[in-house]
Amino acid sequence: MTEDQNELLESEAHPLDGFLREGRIPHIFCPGCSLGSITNVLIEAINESGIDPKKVAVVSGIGCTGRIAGYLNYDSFHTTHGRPIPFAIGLSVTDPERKVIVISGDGDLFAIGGNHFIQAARRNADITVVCVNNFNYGMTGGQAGPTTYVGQFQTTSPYGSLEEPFNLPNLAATCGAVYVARYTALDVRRVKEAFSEAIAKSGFSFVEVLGSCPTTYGRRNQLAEGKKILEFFAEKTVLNHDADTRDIRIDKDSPIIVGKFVDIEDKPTLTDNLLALQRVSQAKKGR
Ligand SMILES: Cc1ncc(C[n+]2csc(CCOP(=O)(O)OP(=O)(O)O)c2C)c(N)n1
Ligand code: SF4
Ligand SMILES: [Mg+2]
Repeated sequence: MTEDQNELLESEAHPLDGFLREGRIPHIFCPGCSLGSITNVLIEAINESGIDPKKVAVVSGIGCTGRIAGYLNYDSFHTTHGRPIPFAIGLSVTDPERKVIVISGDGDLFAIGGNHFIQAARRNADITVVCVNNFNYGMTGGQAGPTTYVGQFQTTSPYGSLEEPFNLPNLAATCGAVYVARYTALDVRRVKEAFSEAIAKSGFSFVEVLGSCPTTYGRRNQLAEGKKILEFFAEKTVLNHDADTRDIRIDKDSPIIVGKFVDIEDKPTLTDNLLALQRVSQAKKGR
């Protein structure tokens, strides 16, 4: 063990001390939930980005995933259900130097908040959106949601869900996102890489992280332990950066395709367009 490692152990400090709001701990996450490791990786990606932590804002909506912002010691905002994206856009356009990151659940971002997502991508709002897709409404006991795939069992689909789920990377790509990636919570190295790339991007970047929810999703689908869900991801996942997003819907039988699907440069952002408009209007007024 090196001297530095010894010092760290003796000081009992954790490398992420200072980035979490201690007063908010203990957290609410269940044993085996992937939200802990996703929070960890998000902090690491922000720290490694070299951005001044005072110039970062993290915004969540409501849900288990929506608790993440409140645990983080940045300028963090726990907003109302479905509304983290409009809140984040407000922050971003009024403080263009700030890096604004939304992290929230599949229900929050794509059911009640779905329209905000598509409009924000269409406008190329300069924000990063991370969706932890655990295929259900975890916090409220496991209802089927917009990413629950056909045949999954939830409290509101006791005979198996009948509805076609959203293919989130395809939705983001077709609405205009400049960066789109999907990975599973098992592959924290790639999740971190995707967070870093998305954060570095100008414009609307989107990362879907397939997460484990053993408590409400897993126990109704023979995956009642976090480890089993990660093993399921390990068996089903195929990495293909070149995949057409139209072909990567998730269903019961096909492999889960992960990768970086979109990475576009130099597309004007909502903020760029607003600033250009401001210049035109000031010129017209002779200012
Ligand atoms: C206006 C409103 N409607 C419904 C709820 C109840 N509610 C709280 S969290 C949630 C769903 C959360 O699901 P998701 O975003 O997938 O997060 P998860 O808990 O799975 O991480 C719902 C419906 C609420 N808090 N506010
Ligand atoms: S209910 Fe599911 S998503 Fe929520 S903390 Fe528990 S395991 Fe995680
Ligand atoms: Mg969910």
